[in-house]
Amino acid sequence: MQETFTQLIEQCKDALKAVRDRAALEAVEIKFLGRKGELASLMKQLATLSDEEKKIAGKVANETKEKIEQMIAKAKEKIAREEEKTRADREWVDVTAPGVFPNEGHLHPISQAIQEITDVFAQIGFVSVRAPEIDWDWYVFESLNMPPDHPARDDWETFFIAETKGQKARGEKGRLVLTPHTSNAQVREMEKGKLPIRMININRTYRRQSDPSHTPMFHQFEGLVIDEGITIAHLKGVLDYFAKSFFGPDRQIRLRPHHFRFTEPSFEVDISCGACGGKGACRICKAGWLELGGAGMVHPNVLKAGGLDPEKVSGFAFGWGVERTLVMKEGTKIDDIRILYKNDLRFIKQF
Ligand code: FA5
Repeated sequence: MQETFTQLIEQCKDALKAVRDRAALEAVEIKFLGRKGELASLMKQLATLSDEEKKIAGKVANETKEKIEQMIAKAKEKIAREEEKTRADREWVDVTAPGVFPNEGHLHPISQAIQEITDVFAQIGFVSVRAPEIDWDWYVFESLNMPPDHPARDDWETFFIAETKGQKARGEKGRLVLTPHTSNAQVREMEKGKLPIRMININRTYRRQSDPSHTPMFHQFEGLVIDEGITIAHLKGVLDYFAKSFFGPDRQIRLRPHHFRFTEPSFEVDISCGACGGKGACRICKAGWLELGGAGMVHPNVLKAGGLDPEKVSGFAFGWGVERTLVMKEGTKIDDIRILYKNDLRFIKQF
């Protein structure tokens, strides 16, 4: 019996040599000291011995139990020390090592331009508003002096919203359209009934167009000022101020007579090309100038549609493309505006 107990201690010693972590140690403890473990089964065998033998074997059994318990306690201490050491190694920080910079993102160049344009106009008291991106025909065309079937509507190459089950695309203000320009803000702003109006509306707009200077989705910013005594001189002053603030003092602006149904007189606003420095014959511009957008004095019919009296108040409006405005600023970096929407990080990271 004595020998069996000694063997048990040796077996436990060997098992402990292979132990590397708490889980393995627990398994060894259960194997040797558990209720159904090796020691417990040897103890059961003691019942078959004579009283004299039981006394001796019982003593040896107790010593064996103590010995195994000590061995396991020692192994536990060793594992705890090793765990503490790896935790300390893991948490060690070299405060002298150079910092690791996080990968910083930034706003898309169009979002940056929108922010900048908003800031430039905020400086001269223009309030930022947001007219709907999908709007009724009345606000997009009819209230802007373009009655249904008027040929001027063709210029806008508009996407109309299709009627679907449970979704009306036609109402008392006409059909729903994906706005092809931001001028729908004009009558919406007048309807609020508060003067003076000095607003800027920047939004996404949509047309059936795609080439180096057109994208099917683009952004416009629409400015509108209405009050008593507003003249063309105010319009010119605001456009000059914007050109100088946004593009810098060496870029030039020019007004060309034009026709819009909702302004009279109307102008096309051009800025000298940044890609070729105004020399012309480049892929982007026509003869050194690039069209930024339209402008003009608000047509009396539009004032009336917005509930205002053209005898008492007057105003001006302008609508420009954000993408084109950015191209004009950045010059040679963008020779095809469609790249702005290709999600090519090599391009976007340059801004
Ligand atoms: C208009 O959209 C008028 N609503 C502007 C206006 C507002 C005139 C207020 C008078 C008073 P136009 O169709 O010219 O005008 O477009 C204005 C500008 O939007 C263009 O000059 C150009 O800069 C930009 N633009 C037009 N179509 C696209 C396109 N497909 N992709 C990128 N930019 C475009």
